[in-house]
Amino acid sequence: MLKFYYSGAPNPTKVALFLEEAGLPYEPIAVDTRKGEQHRPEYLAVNPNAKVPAIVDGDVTVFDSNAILLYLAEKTGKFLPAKGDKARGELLSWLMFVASGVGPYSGQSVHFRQYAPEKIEYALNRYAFEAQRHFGILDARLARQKYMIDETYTIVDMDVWGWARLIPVVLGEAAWAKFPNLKRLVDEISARPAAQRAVVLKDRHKFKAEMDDEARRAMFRHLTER
Ligand SMILES: N[C@@H](CCC(=O)N[C@@H](CS)C(=O)NCC(=O)O)C(=O)O
Repeated sequence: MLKFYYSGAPNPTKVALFLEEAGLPYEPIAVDTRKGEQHRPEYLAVNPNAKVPAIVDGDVTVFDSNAILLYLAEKTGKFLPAKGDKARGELLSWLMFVASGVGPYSGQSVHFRQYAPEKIEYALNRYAFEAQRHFGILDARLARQKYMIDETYTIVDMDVWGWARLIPVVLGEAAWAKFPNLKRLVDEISARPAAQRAVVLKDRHKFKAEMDDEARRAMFRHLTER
């Protein structure tokens, strides 16, 4: 059975959404990143980047949420846009946009808001501005169409949902008001039974909640390594 290495964080949760939507049988394997389990040699053999998510599907190993979404969609033929170069171009563009923009800027915005020991105004502004700019581009697209690719619910919408549902954490509680179209998509997906199962998957395991020294050493390695 497909092994799914996960935690309750945004990138694993979008893969959980696909697995639940597609009804693919999978074995969830918790990786507690606050305990440093991502750095264990057996996990590094699966994902040398020491992050979740990753999957092992028979003799195929895939890491990075965006690569996993594309792999699973192509393997199952589910949640892909209609065939054709135009839709394929859009699919790849928006997947990479989320992978290289929405995810990293949102992640850094959360880091500097919640975890950095000093509140550095320049960093706070830079990452919040860029996260907001990326969400604004998604919102503008969703003002014109129901889903990210035409009228079809695809892996791009799942990819967007993974981070956009956390907009209050990334940008603050008031931020939803700026993205009404994105909110419409997030609310629609969050109401789906598969999304509800994906969100509670983390409750099957008692993940460490404290962000203590052990967690900081495991997740913010620049604090202890050069
Ligand atoms: N580009 C990767 C990023 C993965 C990533 O940053 N995962 C976070 C959780 S959302 C993680 O494993 N953090 C633990 C750590 O940084 O040690 C993806 O999309 O899968």
